[in-house]
Amino acid sequence: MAIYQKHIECMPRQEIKKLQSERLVWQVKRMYENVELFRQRMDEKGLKPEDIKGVEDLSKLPFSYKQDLRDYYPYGLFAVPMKEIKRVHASSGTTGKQIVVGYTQKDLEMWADCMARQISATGGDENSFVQISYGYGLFTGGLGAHDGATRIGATVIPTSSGNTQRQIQTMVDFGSTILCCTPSYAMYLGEAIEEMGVKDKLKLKAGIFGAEPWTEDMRAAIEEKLGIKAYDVYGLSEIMGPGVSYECEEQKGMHVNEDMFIPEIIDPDTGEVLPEGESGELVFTTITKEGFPLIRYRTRDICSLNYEQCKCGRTFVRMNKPTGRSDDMLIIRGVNVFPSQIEEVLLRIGGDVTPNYQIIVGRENNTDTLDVQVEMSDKIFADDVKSIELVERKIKDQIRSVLGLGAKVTLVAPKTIQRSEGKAKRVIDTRKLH
Ligand code: DLL
Repeated sequence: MAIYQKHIECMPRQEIKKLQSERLVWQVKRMYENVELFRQRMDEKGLKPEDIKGVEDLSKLPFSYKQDLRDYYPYGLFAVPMKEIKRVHASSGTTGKQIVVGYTQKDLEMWADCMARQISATGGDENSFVQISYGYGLFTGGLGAHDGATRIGATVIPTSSGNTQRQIQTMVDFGSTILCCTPSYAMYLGEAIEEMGVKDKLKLKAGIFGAEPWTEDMRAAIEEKLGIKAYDVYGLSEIMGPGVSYECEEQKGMHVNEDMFIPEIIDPDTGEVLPEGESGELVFTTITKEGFPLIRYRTRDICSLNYEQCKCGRTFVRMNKPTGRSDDMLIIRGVNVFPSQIEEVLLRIGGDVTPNYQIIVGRENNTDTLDVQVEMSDKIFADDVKSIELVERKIKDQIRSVLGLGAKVTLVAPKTIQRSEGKAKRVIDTRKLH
């Protein structure tokens, strides 16, 4: 397979380190000048930009958190004047407001490079037809993959997500060779393709799937159903979007774009950097991003890093598939969901329901299901079925409007949800991913 930017992707480790050091020093200096929160945190630690001379000083720097994006909503952490921000994207925050990220023109170009590296690693080039079935919009998936496919010179087929029959018809008629979507949607498409009996009409060769955790078993099933090689891609809006790391043909971990992002693995409880190869929380520092740079951002994703040389020739470190999170964020049908967002909806409903609720996440026919059970108040318990259904519908509608997700909402009788002696067990996740 062709390597899109071989001079960077296969750079000797010594040179990567040197490049990272130069870029880190540059980033720390400009952030100290332009981002108030970062300056404050440096001052609290008694650090000046001159104290950071290279990657060896990285662990001295303060962490940053998702909460920071909420506190400085929407644009308070940007490091350039707004006239230089050419696009914004957004993702779920822990409650109410979304988190907002911004990109300069150069940031968008570098992001396109990241995704072009990924597409090239799957065999994509100007002869490819790249069907993008990630959602377009504030979510980074659609436009992120779109710009990468454009960068590589491919023919882009921007279907966005949903409307499965039409997706498949398009795939067949337009001759899509690379499919980009979430792994669960890929499974769903695979099943629908079987039902429609059109597998032999497909020209698909590869798929680029990410935005949620998936297993090797799922990979095997998707590869079989679609007759393709399935590649994992990782990313998060705060750091950039899809393409922070990407899989090569070896399919043994995702290469982190280390010329742009420095990864670290820390103990989520103590914040200490862990020895090479150990599993812990993944932390990123963005060393090229101009618009919305972050230093030592706590992703909350749990994984490990592998510095062994990969057979593909790339020298970038590989991260293993994330195995979980160090916070309570759930990913349901590719959408990031914090239980607190659902709780907020319930609190807003008021007197008809109590704060005793349970969120049950499952999997049926390879699609995630979301069930919300809430105890109703004594007052409504005495009412007729119609008014109970009305409240259920109201909650369902509000969950859809906050999360963009359909949920099954059931009001249950008072005092039927099991009480816990310690921390209430609000979430039951029965999906077996590991
Ligand atoms: O999900 C960006 C993306 C879009 C990545 C398309 C890949 C493909 P967010 O919505 O901000 O961004 O969600 C980021 O999703 O912290 C992980 O917990 C999870 N995640 C993303 N990719 C993977 C993956 C996009 N390949 C959060 N495996 C991250 C496991 C993933 N989890």
